Amino acid sequence: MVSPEPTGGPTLPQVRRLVTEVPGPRSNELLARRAAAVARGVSTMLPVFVSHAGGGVLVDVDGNSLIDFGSGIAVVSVGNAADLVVEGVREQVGRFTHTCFMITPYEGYVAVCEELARLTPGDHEKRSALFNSGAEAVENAVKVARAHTRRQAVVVFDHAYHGRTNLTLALTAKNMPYKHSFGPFAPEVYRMPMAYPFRWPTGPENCGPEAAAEVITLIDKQVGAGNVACVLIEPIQGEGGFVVPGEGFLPRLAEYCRTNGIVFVADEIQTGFARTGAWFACEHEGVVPDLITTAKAIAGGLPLAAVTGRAEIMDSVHVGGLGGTYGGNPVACAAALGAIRTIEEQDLVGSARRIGDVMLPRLRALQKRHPVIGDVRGRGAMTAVELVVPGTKTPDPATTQAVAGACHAAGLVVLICGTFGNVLRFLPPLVIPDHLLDEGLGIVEQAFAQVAGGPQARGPVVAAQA
Ligand code: PLZ
Repeated sequence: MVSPEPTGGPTLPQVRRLVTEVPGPRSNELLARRAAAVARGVSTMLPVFVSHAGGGVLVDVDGNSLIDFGSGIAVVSVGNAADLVVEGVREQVGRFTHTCFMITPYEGYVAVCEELARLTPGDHEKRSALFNSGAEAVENAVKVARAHTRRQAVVVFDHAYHGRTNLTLALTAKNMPYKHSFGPFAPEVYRMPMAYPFRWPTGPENCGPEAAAEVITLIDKQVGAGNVACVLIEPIQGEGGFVVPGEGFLPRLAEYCRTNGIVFVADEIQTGFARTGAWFACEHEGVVPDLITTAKAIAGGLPLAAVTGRAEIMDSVHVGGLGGTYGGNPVACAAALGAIRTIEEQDLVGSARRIGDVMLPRLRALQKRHPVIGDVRGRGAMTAVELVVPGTKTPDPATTQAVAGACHAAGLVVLICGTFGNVLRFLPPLVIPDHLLDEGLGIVEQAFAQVAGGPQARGPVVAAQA
């Protein structure tokens, strides 16, 4: 069956519509082809094959229209196939597709770096370098920090996620599925406790200051501040469970770095570009990082990543020390300029805040009905619930899977994360219409009622019909 939608992007009908089981027959055919051709190590969370997407929906090859609470892992924050992204790409791709910036440069690369200097926290002089993926940006931030400080140690945190390349796997905390069987990993990486309010032994209110003090003692005693090139942290952890650090943790760490000549690196690959209701999540606590890594939402779905930071740190690298064939590809840069304009013109920072204002109270009300929800957290359009055995902090990944499965069957894309696989996370595109946000939350509520029972149980989630 050919999808009825002529084109994707914002004009796609903003409705949930299930016309087959999920996945349907066409998706199942493609799944069989996939199994015979695609390596098993590349997983799929919800096996519907997409034919069109835009606004707050994904349309599959069977004609089902699913509500998107995932944004392709916080990438299409401006919506899929957003107008200015598509226009920019079309115009650029018709002029030239690649020269390699290191061979013969072009304006788009410079313009993206100018935008990064303007938009990232701090009014100091900045420089940027562009890459293809988040992992590559993180690797290069470490290279820059090492070159600048002439030190080697890198400090990272429990539950951290920084990528899947060898160095970034060393920086990433979780073994399965990321690290298992892939070692040996790069040396000189030191892992510290994370300020995780829900799991902090003396309670969330003490978490920020106590965790910071503990980390600082550990660095001083076990690593030595004078050996540390950089402290690398996600200002809200992504894959690790949407952990918003206890208040005061980030500012205290940044201050410690400043007094000890350590480069403070914020990995804003998942949190950046309006997702949390600010351009960058560091802003919520007034933290100005020395270096910031960005990717994902920077280019509305095209592969682009960046390291941006203090000019004197970035420029401490010798000429030719940074680069790559495709880094800052002109088509990806055109997409980024379109995405940035979209965020500004449509005030998507404000939209992210409004989405949080709708979601967090609904999720807190849901927590009251379902003791399996141990914690509700997040900022802006980056929110999550953590599932535990009621009355304890024992993670409950099985119920998390079951709730996600019920959402998927009802036509809502939700993702799971967390070291223990027990966090249901919500990352809607920032352009999602109100009625889809409301409907998606309704599906989450029904999924909990169906799976976790309780007084609100209303029977199985009913699929909307076309
Ligand atoms: N830093 C904070 O969130 C990517 C990973 C999905 P890449 N997160 C999604 C998966 O299972 O591979 C991420 C991130 C943070 C770095 C990265 C890495 O970005 O573009 O995937 O390399």
